[in-house]
Amino acid sequence: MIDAIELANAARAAAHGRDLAVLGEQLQRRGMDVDVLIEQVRAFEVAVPSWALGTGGTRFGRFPGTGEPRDVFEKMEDAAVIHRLTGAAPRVSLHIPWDEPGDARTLRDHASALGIAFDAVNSNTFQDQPGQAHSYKFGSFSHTDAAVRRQAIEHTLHVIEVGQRLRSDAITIWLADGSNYPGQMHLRKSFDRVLDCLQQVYAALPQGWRLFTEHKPYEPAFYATVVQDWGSSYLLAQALGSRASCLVDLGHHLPNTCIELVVARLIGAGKLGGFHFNDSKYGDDDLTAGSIDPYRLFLVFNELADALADGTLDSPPAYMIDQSHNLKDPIEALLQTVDQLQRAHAKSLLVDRAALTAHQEANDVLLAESVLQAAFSTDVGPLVAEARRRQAGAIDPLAVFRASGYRGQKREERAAAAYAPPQSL
Ligand code: RM4
Ligand code: MN
Ligand code: MN
Repeated sequence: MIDAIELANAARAAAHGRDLAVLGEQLQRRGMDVDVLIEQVRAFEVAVPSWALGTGGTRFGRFPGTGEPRDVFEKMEDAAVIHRLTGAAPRVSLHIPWDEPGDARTLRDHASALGIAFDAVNSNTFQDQPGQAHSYKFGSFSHTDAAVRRQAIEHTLHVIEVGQRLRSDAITIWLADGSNYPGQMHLRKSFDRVLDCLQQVYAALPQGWRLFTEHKPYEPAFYATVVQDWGSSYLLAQALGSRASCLVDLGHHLPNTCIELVVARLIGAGKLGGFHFNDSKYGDDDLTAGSIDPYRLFLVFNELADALADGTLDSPPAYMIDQSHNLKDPIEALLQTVDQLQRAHAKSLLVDRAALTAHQEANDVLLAESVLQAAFSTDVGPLVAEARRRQAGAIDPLAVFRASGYRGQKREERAAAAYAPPQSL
C-alpha cells in the first residue's frame, strides 16, 4: 500500500500542486497562511469503530460483502489500511463483547505492529450474551433487581480491564435502558439507579482514565429512555466527577435539534468529552458523516474551533466515528468519512473569528452569517489532500484503495483459508 500511495501521489503531484497554490493565494488574500492551516489539519485524528469495519444491517436484514474481516484481528488489518491512506485514523474503538479480544495483549501487539492503538472501549449491556445469568430485557443499570445491576457493573469493569490491557484510557457507556409504555418504569428511581451503578464504575476507574456518558432519545426504548438527552447525560457526568464527561453522538438528537448549541452548552459547562460522528436524516441512522447535512457538521466543528481559539477548550475532545455501513464497502465508507471530517474541521479553521465577533457585537446578522458561509463554501480539498500527503497518506485515498485491489485480495484470503487465529491464542 505504501508504494501504491507514493506512485499515485507522484502521478497527481503536478495537478495537486497547482490546486493548492490557487487555494493558498486565495487564503492569503483573506489573511490566512495555508501552511499553518495544513499543519492544523494534520493534527486532526479520529478513532475508527471496530463495529463499523464489517457490513451493518437493520432489523429487516443484513447484506454482507465478501472479503470482510472475520474477527477483531482482521479488523485491525483493515483499520491499518484506513490509517495508512488518510494518516488520520491511528486508533480503533472496541465494542465488547462484540470484539472481545480474548488475549488482549496479543491483540495490542498485533495492532501496534500495524501502527494502530486503541481509543475508548465500549460496554454492551443492551443485549444478552450466551450463558449470562440475568437478562437485560428490562434494563441493566436501571433494573429493579440488584443482581442484574451487579452483572452489568461486572461487565463494565471487565470492559475497563480489557481496555487497560489494550492501553486505552477511556470508556464510553451507552445504555439502552428505558421503557416502552407509560407506567412501566419509575422515571425518577430508574435514573437514580443508573447514577448509583455509574458511581460504582467511576469509583473503580483506573488512574488516568475517563468515563463518557452517551445519551440517546429513543430506540430501543420507545416511550422513555433513562439517559435520553444531553441534560440527563450532563447530570450524570456532573454527579460523577471531573473524570466523567458527555459524549455527543450526532445521530442521538430529536429531529431539528440544534446540535451545535448542545455542543456549545457542554463546552461551556466543561463537560464535553467526545463525539460519535455520523449523519442522519430521521433518527439514529448512522450514515456517513457529512452525507446528509455537511453544513451542520461544519457548524459543530465551528463551535470546537471557536472554543479552542479562545482557550475555553485546551485540547480537542475525543473524536470517534459511530456508523453502520449497510450498503457501502466499510473501508471505503470510512475513508470517505475521515475525508468529510477533515474537510469540516479545515473549514472551521477558515472562519474569520475577529470579523465574526465584530458583526455579532454590531448585530449585523447578514455579515455574521456571511463569515460562516465564506468558510463553509471554500473548497478545502487541496488543503486536506496536502495534510494527508504530509502524513504519508494519499492525495486521493479512495482512488488508491480501489486501484490497490485490497478487497479482492482479502476476498480470496478470507474465503479460501479457514481462519487461523494469531499464535498465542
Ligand atoms: C448506539 C450508540 C452506541 C453504539 C451502539 C452500537 O445507538 O450509538 O454508541 O455503541 O449504538
Ligand atoms: Mn454512538
Ligand atoms: Mn447510535
